[in-house]
Amino acid sequence: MPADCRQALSFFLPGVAVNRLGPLGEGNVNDTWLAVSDTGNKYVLQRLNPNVFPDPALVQDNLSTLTSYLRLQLEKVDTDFTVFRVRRSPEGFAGYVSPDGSWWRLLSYIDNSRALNTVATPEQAREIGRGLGLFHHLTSSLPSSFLNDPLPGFHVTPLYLEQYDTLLQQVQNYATDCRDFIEDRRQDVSLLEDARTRKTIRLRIIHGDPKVANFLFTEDLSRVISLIDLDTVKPGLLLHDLGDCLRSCCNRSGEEGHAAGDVTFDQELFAAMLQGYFRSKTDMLTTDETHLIVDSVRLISFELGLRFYTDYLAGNHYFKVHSPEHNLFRARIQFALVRSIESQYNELVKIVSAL
Ligand code: GN1
Ligand code: MG
Repeated sequence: MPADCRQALSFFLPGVAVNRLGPLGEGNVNDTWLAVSDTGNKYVLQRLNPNVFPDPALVQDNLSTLTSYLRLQLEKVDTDFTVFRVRRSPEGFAGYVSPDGSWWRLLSYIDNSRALNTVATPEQAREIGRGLGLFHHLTSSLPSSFLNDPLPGFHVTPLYLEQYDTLLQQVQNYATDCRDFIEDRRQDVSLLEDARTRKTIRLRIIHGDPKVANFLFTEDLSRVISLIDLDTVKPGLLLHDLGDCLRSCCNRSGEEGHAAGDVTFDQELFAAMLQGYFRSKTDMLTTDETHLIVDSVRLISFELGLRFYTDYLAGNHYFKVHSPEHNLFRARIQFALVRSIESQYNELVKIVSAL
């Protein structure tokens, strides 16, 4: 077991023999391990990425506030939905700072659960929609002043474009296909910001990162029982979440899966996810928001592609990569997804109208 993991575990669990430790999930930002004690207790150990979260204490405060709040709300609802617990050291600390300055934390592991990287069936998509709707419902009464903003500017697409523009002036080598793709769509990036300025949509508490892998299913995959990775929960637009969830859910080959040529946005999964979302809580979205669903999926897919591509140009400091070209590969997949959404635009709008 790596020495830094051992030190963090003994900070939170002094005297507990942890005899198994292995990587958990495939997060692009933080490092995550599953730790199992000799008595069979399971824990999630995480090291936060300082390039992404410059103020980990603030993120941790949010997590404690949010998980306690969700637990209170869940007591009022008849559901098997659950939320992980933040584990504290015997002295009451929720974070451990290792000698190299990294911030660590320990969370409870949700037993008898499974995460998927891609959706295979409409039933799974429907469950994901229901889970996201339930999460929005549960957090809707949490005053946004109770949470700090862990990532100012997160999901503000025009800001990502500004960062890209600045960088483009400094780099010599760029991919012409990505550059042209972005140029052709730069007039669309302020769609959600404009709607917010016009006050046709308002800020609510959002998850921020509701991709497929962050939903926990029962082992038989019949029910979604939790939504994990709560570091990005903050005031935002429900359309950010719907856009992000749908771009992940409706891409059967996944974010890392196939070459960009094989990527398609799946209409059947789109309809199923939205049915699950609307069945869960029909009153969450206003009519204006509902009309913007298709544009939001297109925008958030574009935004993620832009974020991957910018990180590639910048030298891969934000997202973890397996090779120098990894973020370029990821960007092309998201851009292919945008193309697929664009080619089905009218049909997707019809699906939303028929809900
Ligand atoms: C990052 O770390 P992970 O994999 O949960 C990113 C999301 C992206 C996602 C794409 C804080 O999430 O915004 O949508 O990668 N998280 C952050 O896989 O930037
Ligand atoms: Mg995340």
